[in-house]
Amino acid sequence: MTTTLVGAEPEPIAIDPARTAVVMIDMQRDFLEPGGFGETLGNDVSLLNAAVAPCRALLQSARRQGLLVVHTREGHRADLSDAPPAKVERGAPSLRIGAPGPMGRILIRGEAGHDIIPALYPAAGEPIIDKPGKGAFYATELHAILQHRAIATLIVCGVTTEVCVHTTVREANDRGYRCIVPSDCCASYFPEFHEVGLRMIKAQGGIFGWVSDSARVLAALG
Ligand code: C5J
Repeated sequence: MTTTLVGAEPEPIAIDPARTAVVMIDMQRDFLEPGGFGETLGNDVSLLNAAVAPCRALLQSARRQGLLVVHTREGHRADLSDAPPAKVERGAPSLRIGAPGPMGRILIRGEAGHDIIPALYPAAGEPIIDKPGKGAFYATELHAILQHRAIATLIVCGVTTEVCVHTTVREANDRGYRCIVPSDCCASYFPEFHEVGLRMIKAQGGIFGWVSDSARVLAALG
């Protein structure tokens, strides 16, 4: 086992790249581009752009070093049978999950808006997890995929910090994974939620995980 030290708070963390995966959460057009789910909820989607370049640099490094890279997409079946009414019923009916939008039906699998943005598009062979919920472990094969590769540490990136990134980190923490969140590789429609979300992860001795940034992760990966 060859370990490398990643600078992070609350303290540096030693990782074995062979047992580390990058999990890229929901970098979908529906969240990052105008006309998608994020905008229908009243958000300024341009706030998420800041995370794209750091994520791209981290992805490229992870691929070069042979780390497992997993992508997730939040979305639902076309018949909405996997979408809880409590989730669908929010907001104006014409803008809800399943309603037609400029990028196809909002948050529906197979529609243009559900796809991952071109800058971070999965490479051949990288698993893509379609998830109906906020957390990437709920009702998905993610845990099994990670277990089959003996993954111990996750580098969790994506959007949004306090929703799907946070939920996934909490789920992962309960399943025994060590999570590193590079602060500039995730983003929120609410900058204050981003900041507080990161503080919550690393508080109390790292109660949910470690917070780092792309520069320190890249330096560790080499
Ligand atoms: C949200 C997500 N914000 N991917 N989803 O509804 O964070």
